[in-house]
Amino acid sequence: MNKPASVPEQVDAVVVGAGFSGLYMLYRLRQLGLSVKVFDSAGDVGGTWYWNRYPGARCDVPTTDYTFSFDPELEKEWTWSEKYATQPEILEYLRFVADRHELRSDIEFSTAVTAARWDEPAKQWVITTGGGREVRCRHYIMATGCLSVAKSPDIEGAERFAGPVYFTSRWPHEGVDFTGQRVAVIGTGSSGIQSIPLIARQASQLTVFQRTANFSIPAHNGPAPAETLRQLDEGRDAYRDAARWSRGGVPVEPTDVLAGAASEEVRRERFEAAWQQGELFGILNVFADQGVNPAANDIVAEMIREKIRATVNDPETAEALCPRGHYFGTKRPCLDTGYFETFNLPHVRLVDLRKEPIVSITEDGIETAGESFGFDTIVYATGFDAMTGALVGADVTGRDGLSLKEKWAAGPSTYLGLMTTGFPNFFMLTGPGSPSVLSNMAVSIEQHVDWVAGCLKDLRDKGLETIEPTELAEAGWNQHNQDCAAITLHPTANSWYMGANVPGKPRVFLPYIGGVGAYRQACDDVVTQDYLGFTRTGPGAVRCTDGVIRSMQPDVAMVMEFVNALGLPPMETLSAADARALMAATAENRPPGPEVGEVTDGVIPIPDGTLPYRLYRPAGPPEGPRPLVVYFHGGGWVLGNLDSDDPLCRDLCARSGAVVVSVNYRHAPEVRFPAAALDAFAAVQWADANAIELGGIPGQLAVAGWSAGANVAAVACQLARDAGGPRITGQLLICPAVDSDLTRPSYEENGDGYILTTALMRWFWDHYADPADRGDPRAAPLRGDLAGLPPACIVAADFDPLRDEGVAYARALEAAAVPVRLTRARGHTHTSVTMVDVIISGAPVRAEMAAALEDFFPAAEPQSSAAPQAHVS
Ligand code: N01
Repeated sequence: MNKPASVPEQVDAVVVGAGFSGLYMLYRLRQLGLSVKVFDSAGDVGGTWYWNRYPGARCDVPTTDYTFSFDPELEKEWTWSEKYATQPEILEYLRFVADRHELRSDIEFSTAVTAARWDEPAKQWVITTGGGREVRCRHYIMATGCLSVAKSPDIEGAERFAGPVYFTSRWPHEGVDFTGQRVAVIGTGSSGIQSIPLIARQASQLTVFQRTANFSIPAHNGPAPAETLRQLDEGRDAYRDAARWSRGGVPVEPTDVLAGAASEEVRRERFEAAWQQGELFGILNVFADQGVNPAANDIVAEMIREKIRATVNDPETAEALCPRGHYFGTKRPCLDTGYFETFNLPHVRLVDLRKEPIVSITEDGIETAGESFGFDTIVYATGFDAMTGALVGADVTGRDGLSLKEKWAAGPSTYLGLMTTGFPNFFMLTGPGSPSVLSNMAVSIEQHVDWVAGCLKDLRDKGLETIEPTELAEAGWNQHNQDCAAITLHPTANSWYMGANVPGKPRVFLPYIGGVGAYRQACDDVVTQDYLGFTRTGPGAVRCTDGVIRSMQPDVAMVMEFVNALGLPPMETLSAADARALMAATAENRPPGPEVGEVTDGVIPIPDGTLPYRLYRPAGPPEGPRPLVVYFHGGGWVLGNLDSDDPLCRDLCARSGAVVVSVNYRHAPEVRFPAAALDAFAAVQWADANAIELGGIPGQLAVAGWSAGANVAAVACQLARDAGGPRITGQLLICPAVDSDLTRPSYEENGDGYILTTALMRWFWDHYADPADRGDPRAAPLRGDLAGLPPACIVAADFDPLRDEGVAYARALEAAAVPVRLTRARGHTHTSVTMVDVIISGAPVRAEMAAALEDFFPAAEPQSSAAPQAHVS
């Protein structure tokens, strides 16, 4: 008789990992009444705090914040002994949590999960453990941590060393006694910086091999911060809630002090206060712009370097310890206790691998390009295959046999950092695309776990079985993640945030940098929009609400939020004079835009009087004439002037190398249609006739304009063609108003909330032109004959009511055989691309505009005497 096949174990959910996230996940799943099995290869709970037992290991977020908040009684029963608790104390805490909620009964320790496969017909995951055991489950949750897979040392000869070798990330439980030993430590990240001072206390000789000097500030460890304790006492719930909606998971008020605007005294005062406070979120918040503006960042970086020089006695060692080559904060900064002071000890030496790289590790030491060192012990503090290592290393196979490793070959792709298409019912806690390592992990973990638990409950309540993100939603989140990073200095660094520490790993910014509160809001919005971006299925049911949860550029969204919070009166409710005053007031404190070589004001004679103009000449070589761009400001034919678009004109001038002549045409309602259009044409004729005097190259004349300015620029091109000149070589139309039909879908989609509203557009038209005139091509150039017009670059912004008419103009020009470049300002509004040095994500769009301008101008003929030095793209 055959032995009956063993019945596989079956549970509702399998969780891998029994650290902070796995423990809380188990607690929440149990609350839902689900059966759960947790596996961990460790011998007990603790996750990262189980493994990273190296001397000096502590957390670098104050422990009063780095703590669970889901259980108020737990909070009362546990008191942290220090501001930054040690690894043994944090491990003890997690054991205490496990005991208190009797979590261990559902956890199998010393059991690795070696594979997980989605069984589509059964709609189950099949989990294989180290011993070949199979467990089936509906939901598979990886709570494997972001920094759990050690990076291999990737140093020539590493396997040859005969003495003991230790990894900070897998430290022996019994500890290590370095007394009397010659010790090498390789790596100066957080683990190295924390362990080096303690290893130095025991070792007879300590040599630190540093490849990249790291920014570190003193932790000033001691009792838990009195102010935090006071706030917790006064209102624990309010404090925890503030953390949940904060930027980094600790309630820190973001500063609005800009480094450039602050006096030297204020700068030093702010820096010193943060230095004395000894908290990462403090030193990262000295100036509002230090994470995005290189000059601001350098002010903080240099002040840290000053501190290092003041601490380390030997000037050469001090200089080698001064971080250079990456912006402060773009690699994880460290908190230390006596790190730099350690290099003043006579038996401690620093080897700068930038000057003297390791050639090989030998049987009894390390050979660098300049020296041979003998060691008894080597300690590797060389870091982790961060954020993706544990996930792709776990042999996870989703639908159609696709493995996670294959899917992520070019970099991770997730929706909300929680799920990934093709892997139904597979959840990642603190996955790539979540705030995780950029935040207080405890706060982020609770949010992730609560979201997953809510999701599973919702599925069950609705009788559904599977959930999986749509491709559109996932692509949108990946884009949003990269957009958030792109406005910061982070992508410039070779950090583990970028995957740059592991040879061959795709270079992608891994965590979500938009902030804990913003992330929480996005996750909540997904739920309130009926799980936007997810497909959910059940017996006979498929529910899919497809869409992208965040498509506005993050800095645009921030400015919109700020502007909307000001509660300014809608412009269309004001008189033209008051609207102009309001516009001028809102522009008062904005950045001035880049320096250019020369700015001069003048007037253009027209039959009825004069038009003011402002000329911008680029700085630097080449000397001599440049192509000429006649620019018309925005403002709905009613608002705007030479000042309103000054930063944008400077930017266009500096980027394109052309002379820009900004023209103030006459405004409605004082002077109505077609005055503005005729003024524009007159200005172009004048510029053409006076090209040489303006420093232009005759025959190299383009027009440009924004909004209503783009309207009159487009009309000027049509009038010039009809009049047989002047010859215009190109037209740059930024978010142009080209039609008086306000019924296109973008007026509906973007008609409210993004500064230029549909109502305001109506107000502009009413001021400018009688209804009977609005079909005239000089008012609505889209309705004109477009054949024979100059090549165009049209910028259309996603969140602009005018988006669709811009696109329509591009299509119509194309149909009329006019060369057109349509630049989609992705995630932008009508105004945001023009906000120079305010909206960082607008810079690439303006670079495209400048490139289009350069393309309009033919390369200078070397033999032409008129333009021997012409700027050529
Ligand atoms: O690892 P790391 P870590 N030859 O990657 C160097 C968290 N954490 O374990 O920068 C020579 O930061 C490498 O040099 P380089 C925290 O988020 C938190 O220290 O690549 N050197 C670098 O100096 C932290 O950021 C806490 O040029 C080599 C070091 O090794 C993260 O974990 C404590 C090398 C690795 O630094 C990782 O920290 C500890 C080679 N082949 C960790 N390969 C707290 O809560 C690498 N390096 C306080």
